[in-house]
Amino acid sequence: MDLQRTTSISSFKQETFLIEECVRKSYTQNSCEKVFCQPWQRCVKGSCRCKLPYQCPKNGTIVCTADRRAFRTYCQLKSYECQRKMSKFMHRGNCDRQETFRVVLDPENATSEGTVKVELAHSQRAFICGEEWGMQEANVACRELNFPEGADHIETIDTDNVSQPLECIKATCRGIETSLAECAISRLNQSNAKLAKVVCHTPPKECSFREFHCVNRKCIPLDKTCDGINDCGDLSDEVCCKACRSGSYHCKSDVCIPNKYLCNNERDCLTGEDESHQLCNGRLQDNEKGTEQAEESMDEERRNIKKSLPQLYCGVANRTVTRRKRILGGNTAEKDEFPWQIAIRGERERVSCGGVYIGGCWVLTAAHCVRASRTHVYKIFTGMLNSITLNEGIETFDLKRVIIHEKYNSKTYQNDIALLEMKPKDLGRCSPPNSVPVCIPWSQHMFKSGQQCKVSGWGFDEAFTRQYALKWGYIYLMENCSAIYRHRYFEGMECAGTHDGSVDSCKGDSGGPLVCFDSDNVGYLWGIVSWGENCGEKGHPGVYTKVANYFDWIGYHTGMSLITRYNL
Ligand code: 4AZ
Repeated sequence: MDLQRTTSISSFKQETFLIEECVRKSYTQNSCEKVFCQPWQRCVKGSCRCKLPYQCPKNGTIVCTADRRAFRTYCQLKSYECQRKMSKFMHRGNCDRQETFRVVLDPENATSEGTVKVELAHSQRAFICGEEWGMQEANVACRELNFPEGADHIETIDTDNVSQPLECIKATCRGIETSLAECAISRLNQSNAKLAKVVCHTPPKECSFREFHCVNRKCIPLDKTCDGINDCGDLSDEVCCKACRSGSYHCKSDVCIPNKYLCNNERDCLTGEDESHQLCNGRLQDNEKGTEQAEESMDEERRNIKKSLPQLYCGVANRTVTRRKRILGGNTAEKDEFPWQIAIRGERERVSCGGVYIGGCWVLTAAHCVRASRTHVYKIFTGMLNSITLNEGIETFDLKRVIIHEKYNSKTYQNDIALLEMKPKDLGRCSPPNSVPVCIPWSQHMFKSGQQCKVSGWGFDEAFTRQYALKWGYIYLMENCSAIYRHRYFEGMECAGTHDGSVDSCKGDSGGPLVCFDSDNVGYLWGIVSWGENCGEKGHPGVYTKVANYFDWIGYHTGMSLITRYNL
C-alpha cells in the first residue's frame, strides 16, 4: 500500500514535465515523428532507417576508421556503421597518417568504470578532464567501449595524488556520436584539473520510483528528464515533454533541445521554431562566436551533409496577405495566395468540391466528393479564383484515375480521403503553371491544438449562399473532437474552428485544404474539409480528415519521393 502511494507521488512529480501517453509510445532519437533523422538515415514509416552508402551526397572529406579503412565521405562511413555497427570513425583524411585516437578506461583492468584516457599517436596518452564532462560525452565514451546503452552516471575525481604534469583533453559531443573522435576535442594545459570518470551501463537493472525508464532500459533520475540533455543516450528522456527545464527549449512536437541549439542555423524542431526569425533576430552574432570557439568536430561535417541533401519544394505561396475581413466569416483570396487550391467540377454544378495540389499529377480531396465510376466526368481547375468570371491563368485537367481510400465509409465519413491523378498535358506535363504543391505533414506532432491555420474554398457563406470568389479564413486546431462529436468521431478526424463558430468551412468547401504553416511560413496540408454539424455553429466545429495519418497511404500511391520533404 505504502509503496503504491509513493509511486503515485512520484508519477505526479513526473507529470509536471512528462506526457504519459506519449512516454508509452517509446519514442527515441530514431522516431522521425518527433525528431529529424541523421543525414545518413531516412524516415520510413516513422522510424529512421540506415541509408545505403551510395545514397549519400558525393562531396565531403575522406575519413579513416579505427580499423584503418578509408571511406570517401563521412556520410558513407556513418551509413555503413549504421548498418553493420562496426568501423567507427577515427580521423579525417586517408589512413596513411599515423594518427590514432583510442579511448580506454583507467585503471587498465577496469571493466565498466574508470577515468577516461585517450591514446594518441606515438603512444602519447592524455586524460579527459572533468570540466564540462557531461552525460552526452560519457554516453559516447561508453558506446565506444562497447556499452551500447552508454553511461550509467558520471563523476569527476581530484588529481591531488598525480605527480607528473597532466595532459588534459576536453571533449564536447552532441551525444549521438559512436566514438569520442567525432566530438570536438581540445587540449587543455592544466595541472590541477579534475579527471572525468564514467560508470558505463551494464544491464540488467530495475529502475527505482524516482527514476525514468529510458527506452534502452537504462534508468536515469526523474529530474534529468526534459532538460535538453540526452541522458538516456537514445533521447527518450527528451521527446515527451509538456515543458522543458531551464537551459532548454520546448519544440512544438514536445521535444526539449538545449538552448545552445537555438538560432544555430540548423533546424532541430520539426517545424523550425528553434530557428524562427522571431526568436533569432539579433541573436546571430552570439552564435557565430560560439562556433568560433568550438574545435573541429564531425558535427560541422554532419551539418554540411544535411545541407547538401535535396529538399522538396512545396508549401510556398508567392503572396501572403493577412487582412482581417469578413469560406464563412472569411476573406477573399488574392492571386497566388493559395497556389495549391484546386476546384473540382462534377456533372452538374460549376464547382462541387475543393481539392489540393500535392505535386506531380496528383490532387488530394475528400472521398465523399468523388466516385471512381465517374472518373471521366470530373474536371480539375487550377489557378482559379472566381468560378464565374473565370480569371486569367486557369488551367483545366481531365482525370486518369480516382483512388478512394480502401477503408472509406460513406456513412460515417471515416477515412474521407481520395487521390485524383490528372491526365498529363502535352509532353507529359502535369504541374500547372500557376500552382505550387502543398507540403504533406509526415508526423502527427508537427502541429497541435491551438495552432492557427488557414482553410479555403468556394463553399457557402454565413447566409448559406453560394460563393463564386475563393474565400479563406483563420481557424484553430482543437483537441476535444471526440468529446464534441462522440460516436461520430473516429481516428483520422480532427476538429478545427473558432470558439464562437464565426469562421467555418461549409457546404461546397469539402475536399479543400486546411493548411498550417511552419516558422518559415511553409504550408502543410493538415486537414481536408470533410463534414460538421451545420456551419458556423458555436460548439460544432468543422471536422477535417487528418492528413498526417495518411502520409504512408498517399506516398504508397504517388511515390514517397513526391511527398517526402526532408531526407529523400
Ligand atoms: C458539407 O456539407 C460541409 N462546418 C462541409 C463542412 C462543414 C459542414 C458541412 C463544416 O460539405
